[in-house]
Amino acid sequence: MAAGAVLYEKRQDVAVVTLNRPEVLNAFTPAMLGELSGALGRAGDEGCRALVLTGAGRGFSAGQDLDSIKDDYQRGGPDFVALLRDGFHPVVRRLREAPMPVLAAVIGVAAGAGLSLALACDTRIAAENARFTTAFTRIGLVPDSGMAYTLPRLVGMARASQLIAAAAPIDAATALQYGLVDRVVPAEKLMEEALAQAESLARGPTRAFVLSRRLLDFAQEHSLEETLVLEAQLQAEAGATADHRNAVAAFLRKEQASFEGR
Ligand code: T3D
Repeated sequence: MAAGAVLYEKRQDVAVVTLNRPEVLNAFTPAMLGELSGALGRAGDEGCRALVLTGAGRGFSAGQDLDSIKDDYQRGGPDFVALLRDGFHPVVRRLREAPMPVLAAVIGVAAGAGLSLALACDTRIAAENARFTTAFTRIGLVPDSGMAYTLPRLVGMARASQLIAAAAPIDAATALQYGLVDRVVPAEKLMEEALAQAESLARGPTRAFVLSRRLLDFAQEHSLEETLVLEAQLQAEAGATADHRNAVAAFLRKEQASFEGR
């Protein structure tokens, strides 16, 4: 594992990517976002079949590092377009287009763009001590890094509007009740549980998982007719995988299917 603002570890078929600036609750600088993007790409290059995104120390991430951009305010203000275009947006795309299922393991606080990145993952497991805040409007900004896309889809428009306007922290139990996270576990068990879930996903039909994500995302924005067209294409793609053929053969033999992600 190479030390840096983002740690990368391959544990058999599972990549573990850890945000690693614990002294500032893993707040993001542009360089760190570049490292994160690189780590997500590396997991794909190395054929990982599931990925866990987590944070070192007592938080998941506090979003944009506000200290790192403070001097920009003396010079007319940060270049928000560049910060998003070159920093956060490539990471959001990497997460939504990852060639494997991606699980966020949230310890402590997830705020601002830190929460946005957790929401861009396929699934979220939270420690009992997790806290979630949209944070953006607290500093007079709009939600970014995809939050306006992901949050209403997870919790509904009314609740998303409330969470963005109030920007008050909610605890893990409330996040579970809202559908913001899928599971809450004791903090000391978070990584063990996250890895077990990721290993289980990695043993599954990972191509079908990834194609399903693409179809679900597409269906949010397109008509039923358009979705039916894409579903047929993606089903043809899934149906041509060895995983599909082997699973059908195993079913017919009344055996348990095993999947290889191809
Ligand atoms: O600019 C652009 O690129 C546009 C994109 C924006 C995306 C965004 O993410 S905007 C939102 C930015 N984030 C925030 O506004 C959150 C700011 N942080 C907080 O409100 C609080 O720190 C938390 C609620 C997240 C946690 O509170 P708490 O009490 O648990 O911890 P703390 O004591 O406030 O923070 C611990 C340390 O982390 C502290 O440093 P210190 O005093 O020990 O030296 C604090 O300054 C530092 N820290 C926390 N968040 C950030 C940060 N340093 C830099 N940037 C941060 N975002």
